[in-house]
Amino acid sequence: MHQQFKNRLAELKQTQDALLILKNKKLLDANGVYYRYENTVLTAAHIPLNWRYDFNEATNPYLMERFGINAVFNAGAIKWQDKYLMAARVEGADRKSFFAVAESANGIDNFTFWDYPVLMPETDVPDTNIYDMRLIAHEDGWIYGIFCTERKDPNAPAGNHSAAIAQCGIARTKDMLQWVRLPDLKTPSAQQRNVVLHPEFVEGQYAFYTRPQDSFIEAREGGGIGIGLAKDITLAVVEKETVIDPRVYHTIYEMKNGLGPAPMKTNHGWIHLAHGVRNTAAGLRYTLYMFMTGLNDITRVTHKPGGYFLAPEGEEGIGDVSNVVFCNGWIADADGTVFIYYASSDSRMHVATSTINQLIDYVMNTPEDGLNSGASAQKVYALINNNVNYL
Ligand code: M1P
Repeated sequence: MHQQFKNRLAELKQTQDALLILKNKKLLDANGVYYRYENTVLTAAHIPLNWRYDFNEATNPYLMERFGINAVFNAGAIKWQDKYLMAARVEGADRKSFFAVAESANGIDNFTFWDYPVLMPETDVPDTNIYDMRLIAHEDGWIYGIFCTERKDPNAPAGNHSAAIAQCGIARTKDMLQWVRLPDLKTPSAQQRNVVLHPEFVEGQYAFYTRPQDSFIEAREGGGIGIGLAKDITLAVVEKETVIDPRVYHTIYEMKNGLGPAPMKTNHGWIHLAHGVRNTAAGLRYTLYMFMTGLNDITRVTHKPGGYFLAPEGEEGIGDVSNVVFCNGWIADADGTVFIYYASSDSRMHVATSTINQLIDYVMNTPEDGLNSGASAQKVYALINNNVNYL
């Protein structure tokens, strides 16, 4: 082995080893609802070197990267055999995404990828791109991976190479290794993204949260978070979508919204984490917001705090698609700790921690959006006047 090759190999290994053992630290400058952490938890630099480099000096004398990774983001999450797992969206330099599972013993640092990425089986119509997997442990005993599958629009006019159709892909597993692909979800909508499976049966059927959408990027006439039931998961058809969380003028979700991870069951209701999109002079801005639905009626929104729960902060706002936070994975531990895995600007993964009780308090006691400036100023008046008795 030439010295130059040897040195470069050692350098690559050292740099990655140092990254993988880095400890994370809670940031104390918090809002009382959750804590952010000092370091990102999963990035392109976490991808194993043997996925990217050919280590044979004869075929790769310069030890060049042979398969570039652009970003690691939008990860589903699940606690599995006492480990915190993320099924991340790994996007190559070629723009195509695939899924790969990374695990950590404590949920906040030292995430390492499993030996191989997921080789997702195809349906009869091959996927061009798959992304944003939600992991759901369903009461039927399977773990579902619900994700977006994107294919070129067959009706795209000649010369249009960006018109696409997004639909909901469904796969399931018992061991997080072998995936069984099921037919894509059928709904009345032309496009679907951000579809999530409810973890329990509803009226004996599978309940899907949907995002009815008219076109690939814009919701147009559609949008909002919908719910629909499907009798059979092996040929899932939602005949009727009912929008439970619509888009509203002058809110953080006026352009688009979409459910994040599967909702969390609490004594007070199901807690949901979603993303909302608004337009700005600098382009779209994605933030996260929460709401609660009834324990026995998941179509009824019982509480909805006004504004965002988490928005891009500092460097989180910069990346491939700037001004974006997106979350499709969270884990609740038995002691009530909640790990919220969120991506920033379609580039890398972060963690924030909270507790079920704090999230319930946040969702139930944060005032709703009053939908005008006067209502916002009145909320501040109410706080100031009330605080006279305490400060
Ligand atoms: O680029 C921001 C996000 O855009 C899409 O989300 P939505 O359909 O709600 O606009 C998705 O492609 C998502 O992966 C991406 O993070």
